[in-house]
Amino acid sequence: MISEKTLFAQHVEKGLSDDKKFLSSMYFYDKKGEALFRQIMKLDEYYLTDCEMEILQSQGKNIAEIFDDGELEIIELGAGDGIKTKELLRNFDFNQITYRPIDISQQAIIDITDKMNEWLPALKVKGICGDYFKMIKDFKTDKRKLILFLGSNLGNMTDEQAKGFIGQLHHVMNSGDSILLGLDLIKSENIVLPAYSDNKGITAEFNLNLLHRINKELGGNFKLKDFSHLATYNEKEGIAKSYIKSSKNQSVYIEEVDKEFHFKKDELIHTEVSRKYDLDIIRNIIEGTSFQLKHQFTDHKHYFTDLILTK
Ligand code: AVJ
Repeated sequence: MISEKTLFAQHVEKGLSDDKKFLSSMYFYDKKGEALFRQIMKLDEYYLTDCEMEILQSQGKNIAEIFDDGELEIIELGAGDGIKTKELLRNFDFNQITYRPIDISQQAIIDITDKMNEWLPALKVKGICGDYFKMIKDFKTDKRKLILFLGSNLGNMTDEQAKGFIGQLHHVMNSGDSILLGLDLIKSENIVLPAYSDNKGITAEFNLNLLHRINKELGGNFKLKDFSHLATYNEKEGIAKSYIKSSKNQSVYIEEVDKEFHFKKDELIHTEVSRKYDLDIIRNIIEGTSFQLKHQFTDHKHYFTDLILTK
């Protein structure tokens, strides 16, 4: 077994040695990154959370009705803080459902279990700690399933990766099982871009936290003041991208990989894609599976959508 630390070191070495430097957004979420993301969700500019909250609050009852014929396992990938999920779950018959949040962070599972027990005492909660990419194979059961993948988390994948991931989910699902997929919709730059470059600089701190993590966990000597956050959005393709930009020519040594990396002035490290969707893009992603787009819910501004895909 290769340790988490070694995997991180290998990724950093590969990403920073490329002529187009990159680091994966997967590594944003250490303790500090999770706290920063919780702050992002509260920002005025970060409309995604509020829009999906509106959908689940106002239409959660309609969503629950679709699944009200018998027992149901509700599996949530990347459970988060549970506030939105609670708005959905409260509409179900607790005699019929078991809620299974999956999260990479053990603490996140403990917290969400405690909160759900407090909010919805009659709900059966069985948390699972692990990487949901790896957990997927354990999902294969005969029980009827609804998989929640909310918050436009799919958007951190390229369409190729999303296809692969949706294909894996399809593989472990039975005919009649569904996914509730939350997606941010393509819209104009003046709305999307501020969500990824907020006024208070929280998103900048979230992005640069990657360098802080490398310093802390891999013995790097990045000077964070010599790097800055950059967000772009191309409305035509519907993809927001985040980068870390080097403010000057500089070198950084990382102990764990025993190597020095060079950064030119204005050179970019690509750190995240946040894909925005329309139905054609989703149809392309589910092509080759037997998923059917059965229902579509949106907020009143049509910024965000929750789709029900049924196998
Ligand atoms: C959690 C992947 C949905 O891409 O909007 C927020 C992460 N990155 N601000 C997103 C994020 C910068 C977020 N997702």
